[in-house]
Order: sequence, then structure tokens, then C-alpha cells
Amino acid sequence: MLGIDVVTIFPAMVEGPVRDGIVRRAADAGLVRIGVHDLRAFTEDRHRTVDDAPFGGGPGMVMKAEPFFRAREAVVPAGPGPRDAIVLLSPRGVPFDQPTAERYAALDRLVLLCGRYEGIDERVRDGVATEEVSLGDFVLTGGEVAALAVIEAAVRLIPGALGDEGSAGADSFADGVLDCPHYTRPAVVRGRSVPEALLSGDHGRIRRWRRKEALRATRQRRPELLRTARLSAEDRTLLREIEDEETNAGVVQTAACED
Ligand code: JDE
Repeated sequence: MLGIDVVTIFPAMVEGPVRDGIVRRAADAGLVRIGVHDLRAFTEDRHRTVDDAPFGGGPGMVMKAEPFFRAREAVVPAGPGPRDAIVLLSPRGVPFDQPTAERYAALDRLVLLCGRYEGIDERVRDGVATEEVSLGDFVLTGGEVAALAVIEAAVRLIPGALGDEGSAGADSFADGVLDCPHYTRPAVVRGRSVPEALLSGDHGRIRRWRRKEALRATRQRRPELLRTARLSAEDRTLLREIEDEETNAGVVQTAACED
């Protein structure tokens, strides 16, 4: 069973969200164990100091290394084995993605280290963390929200965690392309109709429409994904159709402009 331990100076920021939803259900079902640890419990001084001024000067504060070393010794006393990861969340990390979530879901132990302030003493990276990941090119005030995102992404991939809400197999990214659009009743909302193919009852046509719209969204929004996606011969035909539609749309527009 996967055990997740979060080390943070704001345990309440993490405890609330993990005691709800899919993550709580997975924990109740015995599919995952989640522990939240207050970094201040691993300080030694009377003031429970977790940060200090940067060597070399400059603004802001840096998180001290020693409390993280002590937290690691308490949480993983023997040190990380090959089926464990000790992950520092930070904008300096390698991008977190679906394959990383899949790898974490299959671990024995996932330790998430949350930093705050302007950064963290580099010796935590060198001596405690086994890897450093980033959610994206933006800066949060702390790693807690990033840790929660990593927990959700991994826990929902544990077999049985999604229950009867279905399998993770049809997600965006499951095969490297974005998900198709979805519709539910009624068939017309504020004058906006459901695409005709979805009402046709023709399962071959519906499947083709969904795949084409998934590819269209990926091409428009995340074209770089198409270079690594697993594309079938039919996918390539659908992409050629999409390209032709765009060319034709351009011609119509140009003609309309000339009037
Ligand atoms: C995680 N994507 C973004 C933020 C930080 C200026 C101010 C703050 C451990 O070191 C950190 C961690 C964090 C929190 O995580 C993120 C994040 N994925 O922001 C800073 C850096 N520069 C430092």
C-alpha cells in the first residue's frame, strides 16, 4: 500500500483537503495512508525556528535545512529505498506530469516536502530530496497546494480509488491527447445545441467524432503534445480532415472579406 507523508509548516492547509473526496475514500478503503507532519515539530530551539536570513545577503528568508533532515529521519528512518520518493515541490523542479503521477501511484512511500518563504536551503535538495518537481511556470507562496495536487493526481490512479465513478483510462493525457468535449441534457441550452453526431445513435460515428474533437482541441491548445502522443492511422486521417477544414475556413473568410 502507498504511504504518503507531507512535511509542512501549515499542516491544517493539507489536512482539510485530504480528509475529503477521492483521497479520503481511498484512505478509508485502505488503499493509501496519508500522514501530515508539522515541520516545527522537528526544530530544536525554543522558538521553533524554521527560517533564517540568506547567506550572502539580500531580501527574504530561506527555510533552514536541519528541520527537514530531522523530519526525513522520523518519517523514513532507514532512508529512501528504490520504491520510495522524497519530493521537494518548487518552481525550480522538473515538470510534474501524468507519467510522474503513475510512477508515484505505484510507490511504497511518497514523502512531499513543502517549502515556504523565498526558498529552501540547497542542502535539503542535495541531502534529503530524491527529486524536485514543479507544477508549472508560476510561483506559489508555498508548496502545500502543489503537494495536494500531486496527492490527488497519484491517489486517483491507485486501482479501486475511483470506485464506480469509472476508470482513469479515458482521461485527458491517458493516451497523450486532450479529452473530447462532453454534453448532457437538455439537448439545447440557451440556443446552443449538442453536436448532431452525439444524438445520432451511431456508435461508430460518435466514437469518431469524439476522437476528432479530442485531436482538434489538442492541435489548437497543446500542439506540442501531438509530437509524443500515440497516434493511430485513423488519428492521422482525422488530423488531415481538421487541417483541411481550417484551410477551407480560411478561404471562406478571405472571400467574405473581399466583398
Ligand atoms: C510548485 N510550481 C510552483 C515557492 C518561491 C520566490 C518565492 C517563492 C521549495 O522552494 C520553494 C517552493 C515554493 C512553492 O512551490 C511553488 C510551485 N510548483 O511555487 C518558492 C520561489 N521564489 C520556493
